[in-house]
Amino acid sequence: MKKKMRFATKAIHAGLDPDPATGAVMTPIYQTTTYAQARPGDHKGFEYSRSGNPTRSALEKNLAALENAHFGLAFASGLAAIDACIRLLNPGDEVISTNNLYGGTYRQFTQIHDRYGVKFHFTGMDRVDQILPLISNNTKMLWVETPTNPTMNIIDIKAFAQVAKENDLILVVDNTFSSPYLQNPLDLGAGIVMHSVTKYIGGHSDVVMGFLALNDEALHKELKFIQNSAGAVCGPMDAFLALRGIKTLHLRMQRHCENGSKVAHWLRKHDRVDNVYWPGFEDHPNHAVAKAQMKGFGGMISFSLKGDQLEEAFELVSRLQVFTLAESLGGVESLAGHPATMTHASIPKEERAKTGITDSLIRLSVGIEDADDLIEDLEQAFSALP
Ligand code: P1T
Repeated sequence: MKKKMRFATKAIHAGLDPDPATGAVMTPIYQTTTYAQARPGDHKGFEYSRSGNPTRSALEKNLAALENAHFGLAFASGLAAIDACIRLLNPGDEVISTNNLYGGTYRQFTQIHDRYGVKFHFTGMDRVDQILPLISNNTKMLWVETPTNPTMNIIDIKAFAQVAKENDLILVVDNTFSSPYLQNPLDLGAGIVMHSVTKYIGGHSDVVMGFLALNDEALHKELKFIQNSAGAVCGPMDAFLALRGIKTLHLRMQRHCENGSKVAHWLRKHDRVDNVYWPGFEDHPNHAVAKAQMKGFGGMISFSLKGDQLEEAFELVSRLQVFTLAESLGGVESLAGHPATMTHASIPKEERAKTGITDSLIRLSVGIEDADDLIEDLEQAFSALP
């Protein structure tokens, strides 16, 4: 990199050079498992594609640059990247995690890593003092997601980074809902940034992938060892698709934010709607923090219905025609989901209730279509409700 580049330039160029063999401008898909050696150990930097692959390498450099990180590691899925982070810990170690988070992360923590002796505490993280009573000598990691999935709580990364520093804890921030375009947690003091690349970074709902970005060299060495030894790497074709998606990340995010704002404001005025969760509202409890740490408020919105009837929520999401009822988020197309029975079904009902995941809660991933078509779609679905 010749000079310090801005986001859009980095998205298109960082870590990407024309292919040394042919001059190909777009990173080739190195669909190979292995690499010829002239003599044992005498090779061109690649030995076996689990340990390293040129297409994956290009993606790792590119995405690390977008998080202002020295190092990046790509995994087979977001959950595989999360798994690698927890494998840094030992039996007896404790993690303090936000209690509002992706259901699959909760399931991995409580049904896999818990069995191997890592203990998880779940708490609200609206204020930093909520975690202080949970810190002990065994605490090793803070797990933050912001905005949280699905109720868009905002967690103050700088404040939690300060506590992590004072107590020698690794602060991991799941930055999936923001994408590197809206928020860069390492700049705010986080130790590791985690992404489900499956979402905004890939952007086209055609790749499942995870990513970790960090600056600490020793930690990177450990994580690279885990990546190779546990083996949950992404394939070269997926790395290529992610690179292709990244080239328009900034443009897509701008439109997601614009459309998100329009849909959130429209929902708020609807008389069947109870709460609307979106960090762009001035009366969102942590709006000021969102404003300080994010470049925009994103395209993820959740809302609940007056009366909180599951049947009514089912009826509404089933009548949508432009929004597709589906798991996942962050693609160009708009999706609607029902967290209590879909993405967050693996969290017990009592736990869900504590964080606002009620029976009528509906989550929207607002895409980059024409906002008026999205609003008209919601309008027709609402008007058909009994
Ligand atoms: O699906 P995967 O790439 O393994 O990523 C898991 C993950 C991690 N973190 C957050 C914040 C996520 O939202 C996800 C995946 N989420 C969904 C599939 C969803 O619909 O919420």
